Amino acid sequence: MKVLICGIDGYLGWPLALHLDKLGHEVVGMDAGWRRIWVQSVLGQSIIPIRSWKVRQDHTRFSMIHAELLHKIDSILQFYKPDAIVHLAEQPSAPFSMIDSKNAELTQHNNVIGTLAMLFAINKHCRHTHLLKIGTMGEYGTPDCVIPEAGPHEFPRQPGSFYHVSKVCDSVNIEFACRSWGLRSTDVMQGVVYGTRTDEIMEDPKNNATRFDVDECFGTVINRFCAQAVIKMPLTVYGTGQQIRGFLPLKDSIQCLTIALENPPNEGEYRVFNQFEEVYSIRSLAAIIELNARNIGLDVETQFLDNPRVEADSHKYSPRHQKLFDLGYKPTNNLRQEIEDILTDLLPHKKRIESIRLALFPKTRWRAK
Ligand code: USQ
Repeated sequence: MKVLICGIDGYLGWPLALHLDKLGHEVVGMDAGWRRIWVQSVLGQSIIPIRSWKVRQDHTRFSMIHAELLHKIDSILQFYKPDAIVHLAEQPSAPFSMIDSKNAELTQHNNVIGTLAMLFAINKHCRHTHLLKIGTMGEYGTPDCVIPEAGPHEFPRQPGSFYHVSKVCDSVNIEFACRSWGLRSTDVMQGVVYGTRTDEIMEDPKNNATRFDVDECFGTVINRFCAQAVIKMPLTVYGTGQQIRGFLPLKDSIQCLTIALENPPNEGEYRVFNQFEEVYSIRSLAAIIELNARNIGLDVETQFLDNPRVEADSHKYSPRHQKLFDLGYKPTNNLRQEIEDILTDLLPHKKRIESIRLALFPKTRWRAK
């Protein structure tokens, strides 16, 4: 299968490219390099050092195009006509989108208009191409009922940030394009991804490592708590920590995306997968990470902070997530081992975490005090 990965330089894009390449798929990647710039702009850095774009480009078997999706997607699709596109080229951070109006506009322009440009280009050049789009479980919010695996035309959305709003807009546009133009798409409502390892990364960690962000914007909660534990900074639980979310390790995200690619939808079909493995409250995660850290001599505590976000504190959370299992997804189901691996991989980079310590503390508030 010929697969175009938009956003190949990111946390998921890079390990997905390595995995698909190893399976024998023909991979083409594109990226404008924004993730590296956005992380720097909030004074963060990838804690695990990663290769520069140039080194990645020179040392891989697959092609990597440095280009802005909005400007180049039309000509790239006209030339390559891939069987599938994995669309990861979006601004992925809720806090980043809430900093100010400039960031909210950047997020929605990049995400919504980028996806729109992609839909038009697919319709023009390769109408049979499967669009695998990464959405988020955060599109549904935390309603007081069972959440089905369903699109925005079937089940209401309740996004929790301007970033999550951009994802809802994408879903509405994609469903419309499938219904009216006959395109095919899988919209993945993904939970919070964590971890440092996949099989391909472990084959050559120096060259194959994927980025690992821990700052308040681009670090997701498990990854950030592990980094805080390594420098013995109290784990920053927001509010009471009773918020519940769905989680999955990096290697499972790559497995699920591969399954979705290898089992494409029919023409005109818009399908939704809820992609996560297990649900945890934030305070229970903090307790597990505290314990794992203590086992290796890192004495850490948890700090309950006034929640900088506007989100439900104590709520029901029971989203369905069956479709990927039906297609053969085999979950790792070993959170504690994954956390141990993250801590092991971060320990040699303790100084890099220390150097951005301030960036690990929340500053962005959803609502002015
Ligand atoms: N949280 C803390 N302390 C922290 C960081 C986060 O208590 O130091 C809490 C947040 O308040 C939230 C939960 O942990 O309730 C998850 O926060 P997060 O920063 O790990 O994840 P989130 O902002 O929800 O976004 C991440 C990805 C996003 C993806 C989403 C999936 O950045 O791209 O869409 O996870 S989901 O959360 O299911 O919407």
